[in-house]
Amino acid sequence: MAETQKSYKADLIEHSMSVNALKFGSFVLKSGRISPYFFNAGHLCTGPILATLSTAYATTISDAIANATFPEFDVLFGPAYKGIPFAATTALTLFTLHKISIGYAYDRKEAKDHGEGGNMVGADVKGKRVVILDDVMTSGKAIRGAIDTIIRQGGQVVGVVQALDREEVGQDGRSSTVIEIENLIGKGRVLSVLKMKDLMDWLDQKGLANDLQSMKDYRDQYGLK
Ligand code: OMP
Repeated sequence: MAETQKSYKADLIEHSMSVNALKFGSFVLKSGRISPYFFNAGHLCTGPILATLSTAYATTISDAIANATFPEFDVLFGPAYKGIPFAATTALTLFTLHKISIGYAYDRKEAKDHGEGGNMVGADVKGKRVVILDDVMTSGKAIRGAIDTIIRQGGQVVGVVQALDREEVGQDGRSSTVIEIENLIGKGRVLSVLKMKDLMDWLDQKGLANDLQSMKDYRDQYGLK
């Protein structure tokens, strides 16, 4: 990893490796691509790892707002299911570490027809500036669904933050998923805690030459040119 690598990134990589959320090997992606690594956010399920992850998300957001490259916003939206705990703990961490006060909201996969009804829970997004928090974007299908949900509820999606940007070309083989989503919500509006390049820098620093070579080969085939 480059010496300038921010420590919250290194913390997240190391911690993810320790709980098998980040693995190197051979994995079949939803897209059918055979990837030399896989990030499974479902394994980020202890108090300490949630603290590491939320600190990384919150610091990424707060740095971007401080640099005026990302807008202030009202609500952090975590799509069901994995986004729910991460949005909650990141809203908490934005306040405790950075004194940024926002609401958080999430959806249900199945609408409730009694009680409070509907499929949205938490802060009202109507008329609000909303940032969507997610784990990994590959084709962007999940994130497009979340954008549609917020628009249907009368909110304005002003940004997206993801844990890992795989920096791959989309299915059309030309543009990246991040660029496609930024075309929808605005340039510079997709933040990522980690990029594939950060993982490669880390492998390099650890001297894991075989894994690094597999990553390079994969990037040559599917990475952004
Ligand atoms: P899209 O909805 O196509 O953007 O894919 C996002 C999903 O890809 C995630 O929710 C996972 O199911 C899956 N995924 C990972 O979680 N981690 C990876 O490293 C790669 C994938 C993937 O299958 O591409």
